[in-house]
Amino acid sequence: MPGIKGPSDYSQEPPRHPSLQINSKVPFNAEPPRSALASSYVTPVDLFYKRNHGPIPVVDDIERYCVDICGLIGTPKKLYMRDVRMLPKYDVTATLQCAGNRRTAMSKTRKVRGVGWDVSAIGNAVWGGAKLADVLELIGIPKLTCSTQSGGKHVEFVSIDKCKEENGGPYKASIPLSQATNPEADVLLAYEMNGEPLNRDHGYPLRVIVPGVIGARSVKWLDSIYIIAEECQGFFMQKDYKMFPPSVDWDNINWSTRRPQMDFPVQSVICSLEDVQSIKPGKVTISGYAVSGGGRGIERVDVSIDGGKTWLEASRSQKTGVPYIADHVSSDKWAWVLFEVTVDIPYSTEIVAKAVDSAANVQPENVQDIWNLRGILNTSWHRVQVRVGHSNM
Ligand SMILES: Nc1nc2c(c(=O)[nH]1)N[C@H]1C(S)=C(S)[C@@H](COP(=O)(O)O)O[C@H]1N2
Ligand SMILES: [Mo]
Repeated sequence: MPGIKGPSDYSQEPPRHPSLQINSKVPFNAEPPRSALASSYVTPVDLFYKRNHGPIPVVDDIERYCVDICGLIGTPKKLYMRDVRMLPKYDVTATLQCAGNRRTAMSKTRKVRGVGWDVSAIGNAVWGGAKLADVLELIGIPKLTCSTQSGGKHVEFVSIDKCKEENGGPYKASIPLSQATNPEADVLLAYEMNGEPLNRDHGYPLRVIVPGVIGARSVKWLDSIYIIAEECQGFFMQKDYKMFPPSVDWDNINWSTRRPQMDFPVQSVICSLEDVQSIKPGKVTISGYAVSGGGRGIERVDVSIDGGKTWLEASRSQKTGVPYIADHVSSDKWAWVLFEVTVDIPYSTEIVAKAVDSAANVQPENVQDIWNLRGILNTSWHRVQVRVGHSNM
């Protein structure tokens, strides 16, 4: 593709913030410290988790960079950056969460395969760009279309990076055409993150953002869009990012029995305390994030200071000065909610958080019940141990 290249080695990686915890150097996978994460509603770009499957692509000529749109449509089109910028611009605040968030904790129950992540493979950003629904209208697909006349039912996004899992081919994924053409689904071709041009790690010059869906479908460094009849047959749709029951292991797995994971379930995490933390007796502020997929709001966040026997309701916020109400017009429907509660902790105990979304979905109590061989979607109750030390002891 003119204007952009996918390198085959790691000699042209961008600079990165020194406080990121690196989970894999090549491909580069890193997350911020949890204490930094919940301190701002909008995650700074530098600290936003970076999840890659190959070397970061290099743009050598932005004027020539374009996205090929083809497949089951009348006439193919080359979409240049100037065409994207000509469409109405939307700023959508959306939380991106990797399906592997909290994988390390799941692997403590039983071994799983995949990059280890603590609780920060998640971030909330303001994504600026054109709606995919407007882009598809340019090639003659009207809003709210489930199927094109020639039988197109899915929209496939193909990148330019070289991934081992694809035998050196590019990263790709698809979403249903009905979602892609629904303006309310807010699927973007984004060129900005927090008001600045996307940086290389996050998909410069253009990436897809599919709000409410696991990060894996938000393809970075977009190279082409195909309108296709069946969902994308790529590795990351068919042989990865699927949810299996605990009874399935590598010796009896049949990938075709499960659908690719799309929406993520309700999640919450305490960010103000480490897994095991020593504190002084007295008042402690417990804070963190809660989020659900599919645009469902957070109805409640419960915190326990006795290992889950009794619960207190935490306060929730998004924007300062605006009360958060789940599924209210004033709330950012695709974005996380920060929670906070101050409690008195006199002795060593287990602190737990769990959230309830606006469909009354709850997080599972035990990680064993949702263990799966790829270690995805660990949304079990988040537990941290506090050791209370008395200075006169
Ligand atoms: N082209 C491309 N797009 C990609 C990936 C990738 O490796 N290559 N990783 C996906 C995964 S698994 C996640 S979680 C998000 C991470 O986006 P971020 O690095 O901007 O946080 O990008 C997705 N899009
Ligand atoms: Mo991911």
